[in-house]
Amino acid sequence: MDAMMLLGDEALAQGALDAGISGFYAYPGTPSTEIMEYAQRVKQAEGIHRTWSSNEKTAVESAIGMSYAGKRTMAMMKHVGLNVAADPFMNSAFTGANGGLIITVADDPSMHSSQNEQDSRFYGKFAMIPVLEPANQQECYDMAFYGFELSEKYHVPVLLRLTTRLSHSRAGVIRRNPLPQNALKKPDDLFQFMLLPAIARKKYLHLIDLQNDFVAEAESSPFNSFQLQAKDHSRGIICTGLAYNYLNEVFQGSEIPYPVVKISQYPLPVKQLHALYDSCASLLILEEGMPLVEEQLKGLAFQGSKPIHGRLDGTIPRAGELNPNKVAVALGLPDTFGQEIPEIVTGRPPALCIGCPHSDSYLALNEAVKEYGRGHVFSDIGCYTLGFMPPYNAINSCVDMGASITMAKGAADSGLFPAIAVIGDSTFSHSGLTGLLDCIFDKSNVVIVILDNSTTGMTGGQDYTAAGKLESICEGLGVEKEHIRVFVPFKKNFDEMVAIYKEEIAYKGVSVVIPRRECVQILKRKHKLEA
Ligand SMILES: Cc1ncc(C[n+]2csc(CCOP(=O)(O)OP(=O)(O)O)c2C)c(N)n1
Ligand code: SF4
Repeated sequence: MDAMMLLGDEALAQGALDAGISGFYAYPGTPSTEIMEYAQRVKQAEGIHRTWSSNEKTAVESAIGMSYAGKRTMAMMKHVGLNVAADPFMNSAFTGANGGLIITVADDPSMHSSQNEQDSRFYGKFAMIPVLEPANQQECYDMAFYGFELSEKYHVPVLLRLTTRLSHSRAGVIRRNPLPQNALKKPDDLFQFMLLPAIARKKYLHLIDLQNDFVAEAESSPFNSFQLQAKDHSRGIICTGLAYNYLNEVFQGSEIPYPVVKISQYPLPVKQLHALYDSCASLLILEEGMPLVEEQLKGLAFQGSKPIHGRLDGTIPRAGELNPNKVAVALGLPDTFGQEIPEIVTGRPPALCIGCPHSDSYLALNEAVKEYGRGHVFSDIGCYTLGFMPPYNAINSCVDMGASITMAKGAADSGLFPAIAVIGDSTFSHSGLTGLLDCIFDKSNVVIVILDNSTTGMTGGQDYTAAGKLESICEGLGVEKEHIRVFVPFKKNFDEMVAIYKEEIAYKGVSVVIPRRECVQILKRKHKLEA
């Protein structure tokens, strides 16, 4: 077959489609969003489940359900999404899989578009399941096949970890002949997904028993490579995932003088790592993210006196993305850093689009809370987080999805008045509902502003599950109808908006204010399609 030029995300989606997947489940989040967007776009995926879930937890649970039914399936998310899905994720290691189950997590080292930096490989180790970490787009494609096979062979979920540069860069990918979907087939053991303590205890022992098999799989994996013979044994290099590409880029196709172990499948291939350690005077560990391999090698299994260099001793900077430049410096080679950015290039901090509805909502909110001073508005994650920046300076927190409502509640519980939460419509359907229920249960004195721009703006305009139902959801949860207030955020409505905010601040109870106007980018896209 001809090569296709695909992003890492797209290559994985195409691989999953060709490997006979029956359903994708995801909530958007950079850099993972394009996996679902590709599945939604291509004709081959017609008839396959590929709509967005309410959040990452519901996505993983739905995927576990599809695996129960014997089908191949994948849940996709960004790294912080795995925190949201941690409960079903960890428990899925105990239930295991029936149809092939891949949980794909795209990490964002250097926090290009994230509120923290974390390394999902630790979750894989924590859950004691196999982890795959592709080094290039072809491996993204091939690992979809391999991941489903591995999952079905051992009846375990497989964690597939991507990082930003691989997710978002393009390369040629050679496809294989597509496989048919699995037939519907319930688990042979109908206790398999039943985690009552007496059953779960046995499952834990079974999972522990599997660990040696997982190590053996890593030691013979087609995705791990072991170049143990080399000219110079003063240093052995261990690369994980994409770091292998960076190493090759530094040597520009010429022979790497040191022994190299490439790891793209975990748990660690212990046998070959021991061989590398024994034959080299020191080790350099190149990994994208946190020092997972380095910490393990410095642990019990490798207690020798040889130096092990990496992120822990500062040979590689402790935080931030890896790149060929950092690899070169770690190897004592000339710094390949490019040119300084000329002064004429001015930095452009991110800003709300011109005409963004959030802008008018914030200007009116600022006016309404002016008399109380700053420090009363808890926000959340989305385009509207840019309300932190001038000229708005409107919000005071951004922690995790849904935290605006519950932080406002906690502050109101402590006596802070007013306590206002600002949350986007997609974020509200992701994880705002339960926080609102807490407020209603406690009759908290909060004003919750749900910014309804009809889309998930920040990640490029995806659908979300509560669309068109915000008032009925709030009313159904127990917010009094007269305290669910809707307005259209336009400059011309400024006085009306300020008055509504003020009335609801004055009300001693739970109020919901919904500024409703479509995201201008979505509107533009619609006009373009109509033209
Ligand atoms: C747990 C988690 N999942 C996904 C994301 C990525 N993300 C950040 S904000 C956001 C939603 C933004 O949509 P919305 O709340 O409607 O606000 P808008 O951007 O449209 O203003 C998403 C998906 C994240 N930061 N955390
Ligand atoms: S994409 Fe939409 S919601 Fe985001 S800043 Fe632009 S107009 Fe506002």
